[in-house]
Amino acid sequence: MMHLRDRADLILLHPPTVYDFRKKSILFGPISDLVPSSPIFEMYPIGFTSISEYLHRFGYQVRIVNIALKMLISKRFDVEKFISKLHPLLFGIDLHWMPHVQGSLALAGIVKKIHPCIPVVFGGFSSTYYHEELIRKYPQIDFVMRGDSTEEPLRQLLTAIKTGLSYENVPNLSWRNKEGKVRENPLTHVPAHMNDIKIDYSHIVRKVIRFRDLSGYTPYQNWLSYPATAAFNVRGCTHTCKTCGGAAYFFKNTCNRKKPAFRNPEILADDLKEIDRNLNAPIIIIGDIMQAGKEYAVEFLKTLKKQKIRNPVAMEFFIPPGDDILELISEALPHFNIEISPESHDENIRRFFGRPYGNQELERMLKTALNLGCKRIDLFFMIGLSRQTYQSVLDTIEYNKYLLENFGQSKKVIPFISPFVPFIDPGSEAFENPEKYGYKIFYRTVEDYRKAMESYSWKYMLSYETKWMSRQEIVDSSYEAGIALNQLKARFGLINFKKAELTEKRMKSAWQTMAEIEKIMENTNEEEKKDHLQKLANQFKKLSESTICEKKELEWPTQLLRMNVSWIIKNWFHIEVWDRLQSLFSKKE
Ligand code: B12
Ligand code: SF4
Repeated sequence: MMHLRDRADLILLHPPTVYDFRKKSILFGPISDLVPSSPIFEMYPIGFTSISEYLHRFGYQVRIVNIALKMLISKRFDVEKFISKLHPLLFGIDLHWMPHVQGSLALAGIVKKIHPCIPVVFGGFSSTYYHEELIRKYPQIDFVMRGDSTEEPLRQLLTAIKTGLSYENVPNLSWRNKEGKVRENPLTHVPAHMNDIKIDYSHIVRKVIRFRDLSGYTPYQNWLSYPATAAFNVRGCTHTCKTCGGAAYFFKNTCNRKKPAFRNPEILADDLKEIDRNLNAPIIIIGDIMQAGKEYAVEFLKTLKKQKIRNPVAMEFFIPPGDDILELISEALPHFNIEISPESHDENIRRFFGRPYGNQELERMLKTALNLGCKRIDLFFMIGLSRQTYQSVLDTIEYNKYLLENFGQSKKVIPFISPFVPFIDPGSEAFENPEKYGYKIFYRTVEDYRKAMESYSWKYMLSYETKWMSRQEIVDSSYEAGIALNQLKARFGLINFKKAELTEKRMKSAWQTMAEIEKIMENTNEEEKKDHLQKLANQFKKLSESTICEKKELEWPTQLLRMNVSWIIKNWFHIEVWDRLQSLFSKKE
C-alpha cells in the first residue's frame, strides 16, 4: 500500500536549463550572473507555491520537486529512478523561462518513457507563447496550461482527469484530442486581482515536512545560507520595456490580460508581516508599488508602518520614486533597500527602451534615499540595448564612476552591468518587431532554442545581435565593461582589492577561453573540434559563474536562515496529526 506521504495528485517538476549539464561542457558565461541561481537556473517559478497552496484548499495534494537542484547538489542523483517512484494523477513541468527549453523537453521525455499513462502538463510564460508548437511537435506533452494565473484552471483540469470529464471546458488549456489534433480552449481565466492567491511560506514548510524532502523545495543552491524571500504585488505590468516578455505588450497579446492584477495593499502588508514573524530573511517586493498608482503605494506604506517589520526589505522601482514616497518608506521600514534598472547612462537609449526618466531624477533619488537611511541601492545596467554602441557601453562605466564619486562614500550604491542573456524574451515587442528596434533574432522556433541551449558557449546561445553591435561585440564589451566596473568597485571600496583581483583574473580567463573557442569553431573537422573543446571543458564550470560580475555582490548583508521554532513545531504537529488521522480513516475504509 502506498503511504499517504507519497500520495500526490499533482507533482510539479522543475528542470535544469540543460538536462545533461552534468556530462556536457558548456561555457554558460554570464547567463545567471544577476540572479541567485547557477547557470542551471535551479530556481523554480514562485507560482509553483501559489498553485500548491490554492489546490490544497480544494483537497488536492501537490508536491514540488526541484529536479535541477537535486541534480546540482548530487552527481549521483538518479532522475529516472526517482521519477519511477512517483505516481501522481498529473505531472507538471515548467517551461516558464525560455532557457529551460532543452531541460523541460528532456525531462518530459523521461517522465513519458517511465509513465506513459500519466499525463504531462506544461505551463509558464514561454509555454504560453509556444503552446501550439509544443503540443503539435512534442508527444511527451499532453497539455499546456496557458496564462499568468493557472491555479483555478489546474483545479479544473485535475477534476476532469479524476472524473473522466471532457477537457473541452477547462479554461486556458491547450491539448491534443483523440485524433491527435491540437485543441485550444479560450484563455478566459484572467483574474482581475491577486487577492485569492498566496505565497504561503508556512504551507511550504508543511510540505517539506510531509514529503521529507528539503532539497525538493529549496529554491536555489545556497538558499539556506542566503535565504531571500519574496512578496508579490502584481501579475502583469503597466510598462513595456522593449525586450521584456513580461511587459504589458506580452500580457495583452499572449496572456489575454488587458490590465495588471494587483494585490490589495493591506493584504500585501500582511504578507510581509507573515514572513517577518516566521523567517529571519530579506524580503523583496516584486513589482513596483507605484504601478497601481500613488494612492495604492501610500496606503501600502502606511499599513506597513503599523506592521513594524524588522527584516531587510528591498523594493524595486521602475521609475525613481518621488521624495515623499521615499520618506514614507523610511518611516515604514527600519531596513530598506532599493533596486532600479536605468539600463544605460544615455537618456535617449533608456527612454527608447521604455524607461522615461533622466539622470537628474535618478541622482535626486539616490541623494534622498541615502539621506533617509536607505541601506543599499542596486543599480542595474544592461548591454545589448537598441541604439547602444560598444563605446556607449564603456561610457556607462564612466557614468558609474561619476555616480560613485558623488554617491559612493557611503558604500551603499552598488552598480552592476550585464548583457541581456541568453535570449531576447519571446513575445516581447523587440522579438515581434525586430527591425523596428534594430534587432536581428537568430532563433524563432522551440527547436531553434532547444539547440541553442546546447551551444558550446554563450555567444552562440545569444539569440540576437543589434544594428549597433554584433554578437562578438556584445561578448567583448561585456567582458571589457565587467573588468572596468570591477576595478571601479575596488577603487571605491565596494569590494576588497584581493577579491577584485580574483574576479578580474576569472573574467580575463573567461574572455580568453571564449577566444579559444572561436578558433576551435573555425575548424571544419567535426571530430577534431569536439576533441579540442573537450580539452577546454574543465575550465568551463569555473568560468560560468560570476563572470561579468561577482554573484556574491548581489547579496544583502544577512545572517544564516533563522526560523521561528514554535512555527516549525506547529507545522510539524499539524502534518503528523493530520497524516495519522487520514491513515486511520483510510484503513477503516
Ligand atoms: C520575479 C521575476 C523573477 C525572479 C524569480 C522569481 C521566481 N522564482 O519565480 C528572479 C529575479 C529571480 C527572476 C529571474 C529570472 N528571470 Co524573471 N521575472 C520575474 C518577473 C518580474 C515577475 C514574475 C512573476 O510575477 N511571476 C508571478 C508568479 C506568481 O507566477 P509565476 O511564477 O509566473 O507562475 C504562474 C504562471 O506563470 C504559471 N506557471 C509557471 N510555471 C508553471 C508550470 C506549470 C506546470 C503550470 C501548469 C503553470 C505554470 O502558473 C503560475 C501560477 O499561476 C517577470 C516579469 C513579469 N512582469 O512577469 C520576469 C520574467 C518572468 N523573467 C524572465 C527571465 C528571462 C528571467 C531569467 C532567465 C533572467 C536571467 N537571465 O537571469 C532568470 C531565471 C532565474 C531562474 N529560474 O533561476 C523573463 C522570462 C521570459 C521568457 N519567456 O523566458 C520575464 C518574463 C521578464 C524578464 N526578462 O525579466 N525573475
Ligand atoms: S522589465 Fe519593464 S516591462 Fe518587464 S516587467 Fe520590468 S518594468 Fe515591466
